[in-house]
Amino acid sequence: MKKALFFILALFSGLMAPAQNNLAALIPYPNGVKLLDGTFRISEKETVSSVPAELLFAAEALQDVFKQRFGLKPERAEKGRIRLMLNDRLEGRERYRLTVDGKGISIEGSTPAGVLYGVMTLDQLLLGDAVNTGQRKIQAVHIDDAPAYPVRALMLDPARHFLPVQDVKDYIDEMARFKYNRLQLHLTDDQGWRIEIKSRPELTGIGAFRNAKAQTPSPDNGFYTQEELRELIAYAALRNVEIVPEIDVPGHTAAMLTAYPELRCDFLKDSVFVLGRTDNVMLSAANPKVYEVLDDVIREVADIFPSKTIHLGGDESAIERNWAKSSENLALMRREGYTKPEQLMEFFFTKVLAMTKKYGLHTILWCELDNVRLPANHYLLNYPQDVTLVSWRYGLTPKCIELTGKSGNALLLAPGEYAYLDYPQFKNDLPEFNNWGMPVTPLRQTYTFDPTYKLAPADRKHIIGVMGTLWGEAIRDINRASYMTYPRGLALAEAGWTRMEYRGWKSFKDRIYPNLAELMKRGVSFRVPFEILED
Ligand code: TNX
Repeated sequence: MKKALFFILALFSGLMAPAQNNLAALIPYPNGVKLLDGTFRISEKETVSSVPAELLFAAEALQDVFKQRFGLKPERAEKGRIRLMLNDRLEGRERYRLTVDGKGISIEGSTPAGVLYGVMTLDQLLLGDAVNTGQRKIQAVHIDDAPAYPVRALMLDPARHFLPVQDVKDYIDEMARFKYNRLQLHLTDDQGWRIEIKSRPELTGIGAFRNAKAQTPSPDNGFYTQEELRELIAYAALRNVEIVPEIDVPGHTAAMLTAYPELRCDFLKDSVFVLGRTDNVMLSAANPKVYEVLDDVIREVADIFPSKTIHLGGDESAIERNWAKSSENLALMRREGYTKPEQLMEFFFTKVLAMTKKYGLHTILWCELDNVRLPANHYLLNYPQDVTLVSWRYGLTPKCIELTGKSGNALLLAPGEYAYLDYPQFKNDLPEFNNWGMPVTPLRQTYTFDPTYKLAPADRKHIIGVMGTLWGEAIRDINRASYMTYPRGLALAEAGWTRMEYRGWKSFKDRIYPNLAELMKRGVSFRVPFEILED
């Protein structure tokens, strides 16, 4: 208790931000910063120069920054001292240039996303200054910044526990501040089907209600209508966050199979929604009706999501679910001359990937090349080269990088040992739910994640980014979600954005304090990382 009080006092007094300049709150740390002599004093009558329509959102974000930091609301004027500009000669979609000198502040980017990121960085500069001086001034600086990786993602899992739209929006707001640009929504799993598919109303009619007796609203029940998803997509897009839907097949499908029992493997009797258990139930690879339903689902997903990217799961299925016990599947294997059940995965995904191609979607799958449960000389799945894979199994990402380097697949990194935000942050973090002994993953461990794995550039050029995954078995609401996300989400944001040469635990440790105080002010829950006081 005493420790907690000390920590909170320290947060608000700025006692723990030793860096005495305005760089003290930058997360993720920029890839090019030069402090200059001089300061810019912000007057009461500051104005923001007028902007083209594409920059209106960034301009509003800037006005909001001034309101939050100084209680000012700078008007828009033709020639303000604070300037936001599009500059198409700046290379890179998310790159921005932020210059502060005695005369003003200018932010430029080749896209609205870049300009918005400049505003986010300015906000943290002001926060750093406020922590150190509490005055309305800002030290001169030149920042020319662009991300180390094009994809910086978080994953939410409203399938296990449903999260209302407003909560997802709030989560996106925070992501955008730390320059995350992708939210993967794990929309289907054993415990729920959360996306409306108009041609297949049973999917949500039955599959979205794990607990029919529960009083609504209950995190067991609920789904997003297509209209809500469209609204969410637009909301996220303004903040440079792309929403990638995940429809997890052929395993993790108990909710789908509760709606359509005839699609499951014939040796399985029931599909049950059991929270915290990955069900054995799987789609049959041999039943043509499976592909009819999936065609409808994928067609409607393609219509809803302008990003034209879909994640189709594919995890924990190749051998783990005893697919080859099904007499239908065995007959299929004989017919095709297959000797290993993994080949059923290829059969299944060949058909499903033809659908995603037909509807113009790019496909992402969880990587199963490095499955530990497979024998050393196991059959390696043949993933088509145009599929992006996500490495996830604990400790196996180096292997996955090597194998995808050979197979030619793009790779997103979500290693269990750093990026699993559902894992406890300290020993008794999840007293009510830790049914398989999830490994403790403290902030420092997440921070040590080096996405380069010290490999030569040629051996890692297929790595497209970093994703933190917040699996939802124990996440009953958004407060729990943000408590598990932060502060580890700050560490992952930096892993995805900041080049290794600019990263360091000591500096990061200092920079998180003002940001934690800000999270607190905005009412976002997070775990207090007590242990770093002693580190
Ligand atoms: C494995 S990671 C899963 C999820 C679980 C998670 C729990 C992955 C691709 N599949 O279904 O929720 O572990 O940590």
